[in-house]
Amino acid sequence: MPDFTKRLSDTAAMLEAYLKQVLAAEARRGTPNRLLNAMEHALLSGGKRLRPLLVIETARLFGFASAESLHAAAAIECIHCYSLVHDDLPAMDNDKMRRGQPTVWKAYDEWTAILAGDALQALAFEMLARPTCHPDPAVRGELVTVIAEAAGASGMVGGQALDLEAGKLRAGAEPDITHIALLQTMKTGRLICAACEAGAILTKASAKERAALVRYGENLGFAFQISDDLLDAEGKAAIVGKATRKDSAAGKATLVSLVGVKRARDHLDRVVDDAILALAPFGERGDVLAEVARFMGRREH
Ligand code: GRG
Repeated sequence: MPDFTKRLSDTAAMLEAYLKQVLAAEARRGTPNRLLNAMEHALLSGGKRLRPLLVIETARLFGFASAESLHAAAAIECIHCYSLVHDDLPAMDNDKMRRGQPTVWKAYDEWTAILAGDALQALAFEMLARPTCHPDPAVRGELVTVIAEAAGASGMVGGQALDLEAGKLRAGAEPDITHIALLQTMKTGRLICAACEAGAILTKASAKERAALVRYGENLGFAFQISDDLLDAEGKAAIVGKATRKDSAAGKATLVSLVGVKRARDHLDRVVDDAILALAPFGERGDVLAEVARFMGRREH
């Protein structure tokens, strides 16, 4: 039985060592100090590193060693970290704590946080475009396309726009569960799904295998969203590493506020089962990814 927690901590250690090298290279090519420090704060202040784990473990299904998928894994983490830096800004979620530490705009200032996020997004696509990511330019092109779509206006950025719009329209508006599910899928599910698909792209998996990983990624994304809502509703800020109860305090409808904790938990169990079911074609090789899905069902941070 593979040790999921060890895989997660090994991935985090390997990724962080690599990101330190990347930041050192940025320094050598003249990135201004304050900007670089803010990028470092965003990249190296903890975090579970779930998305990199997904890239590495989905690629491992087809025989790739961690080092062969590390560049793509790091690129997705850079996009994730940029989104958190921007999401925490006063113009968006106005959060002061993240991963148990001051957010980037709090530790520096707003313009530094905006630019650090911008730079991290550009860095991500540079990492994907470089031959070190994969020797085949067609594979790199496909990774760029899939990840850009997941991160862009019809994916993560679009989901964030719908979320902020929903906040503005809140007064008097009827919360609509289908709309909330769609915006959450765009905002968080798409990048998680792209991380799973990346493993199939890197290894040139068959269309059937790739579709199975997309199905796994979609259900994992649902599980992540429901567990995130449950953490906001029930979690302890000290463990979660950021303020909780923010959604209810802001009068914001979530899946949990609309259907209640019990039904949300039942739904969470169902999507975790569906994620695991999608891994059937991979037999025992899918055990670590199945553990990731189970972790989503019971996570505390
Ligand atoms: C600003 C373009 C833009 C997008 C922001 C992802 C996102 C969109 C906002 C984050 C807000 C939020 C709390 C969403 C819920 C799900 C989520 C992404 C949580 C944080 O991800 P984790 O738990 O974080 O993987 P760590 O710290 O472990 O990396």
